[in-house]
Amino acid sequence: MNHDQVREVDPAVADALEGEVDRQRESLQMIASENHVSEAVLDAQGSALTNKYAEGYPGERYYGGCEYADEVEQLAIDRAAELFGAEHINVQPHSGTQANQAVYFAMVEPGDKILSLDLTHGGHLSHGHPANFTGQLYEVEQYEVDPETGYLDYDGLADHAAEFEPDIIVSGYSAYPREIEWERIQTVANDVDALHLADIAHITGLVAAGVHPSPVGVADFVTGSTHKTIRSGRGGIVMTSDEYADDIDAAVFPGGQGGPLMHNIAGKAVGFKEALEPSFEDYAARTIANAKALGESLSENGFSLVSGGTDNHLVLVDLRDSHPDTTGGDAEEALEEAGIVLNGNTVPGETRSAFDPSGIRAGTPGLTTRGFDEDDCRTVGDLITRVVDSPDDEAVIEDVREEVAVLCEENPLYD
Ligand code: DSN
Repeated sequence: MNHDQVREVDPAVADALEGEVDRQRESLQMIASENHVSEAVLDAQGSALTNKYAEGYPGERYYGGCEYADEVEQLAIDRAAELFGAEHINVQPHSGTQANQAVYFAMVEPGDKILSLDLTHGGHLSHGHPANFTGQLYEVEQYEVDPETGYLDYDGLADHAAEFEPDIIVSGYSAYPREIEWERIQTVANDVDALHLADIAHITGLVAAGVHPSPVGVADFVTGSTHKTIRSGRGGIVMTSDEYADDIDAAVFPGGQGGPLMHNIAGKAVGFKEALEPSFEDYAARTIANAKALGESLSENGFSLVSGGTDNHLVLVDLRDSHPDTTGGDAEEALEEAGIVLNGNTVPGETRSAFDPSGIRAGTPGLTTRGFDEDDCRTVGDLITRVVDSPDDEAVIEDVREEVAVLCEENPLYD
């Protein structure tokens, strides 16, 4: 993959673009929210639709010349409907956070109450963190996972909701390795007369493939990212029932956004078509099997996993027991040097800071896309162990880097 046309105009950017392709090819992308989209999705995202303004929705635009924009957006909507079974779908949010923003903007007023999972327990900034607009505009309280098990504390959530009486309960997480029982959270929401927003950003692909239970038809609103496990064009999506369709559409545009990113919506349409292929279910199932294999390998090597393992595409490692002197930031840095790219992450009961937390989060969506199997992921678990055991040992890092290069060559990307 080269960028000849960019190079002719701008060698500096071409160097960076090609450097990024090489970086992705030659190291292991294990940030749990990342993936490698197909060349077809890349092609759609790099299309002439980037030039088009198409404020409005298919058939009801504020500008002329929207016939192809309409076609592409309707395809994205129809395919998402087939994947998820939602009554109403909006594919225009520029990101998962913008999808969440649309739900809040449509359904709650400043000062209203949001109950969501604490960021250090696996939640997301856009669920009410003080640094995010949600934490500044709304009254937010947060629930937690059970400190003993690392699993969601559904009874604690019910008690908290009864006391706080939120207007909206947010479920769906960024660093929670276990299956989510949507109905139990919906029951809590029903009991306190709250709306329920299920943010499936990380697991959109697992839900689409049917390898994780779906909140569609359970929660009032389902938001997601479209470039993570579902591997389509970059951005967000909102799904809801017909009852809230107009409110959500108005909150996305003109409420929160201007012109939709039509080239990204084309990428969503193409990625959703790929996700409708039978092979996508196999991909999603292998992503989970690979995460389980990675988790087992890390556990056998002495690491503590939050909740003891995983049911989805990620593992969350708490380094405090096994490596008390190594922070998540130290581990992230040493692993990156060795060609393994993941992120330091806060863990439940965090005792350090978000900038230098106590854990690492590792995901398998990208590795699975490039063909890694369970044995490969066990090997990756061993490589991670060697680096985190000796983060300052250059010889170990060099050895691991060489083994990573072999794995990358065996599982090529964008060839
Ligand atoms: N940045 C994403 C993640 O890593 O979870 C969420 O937006």
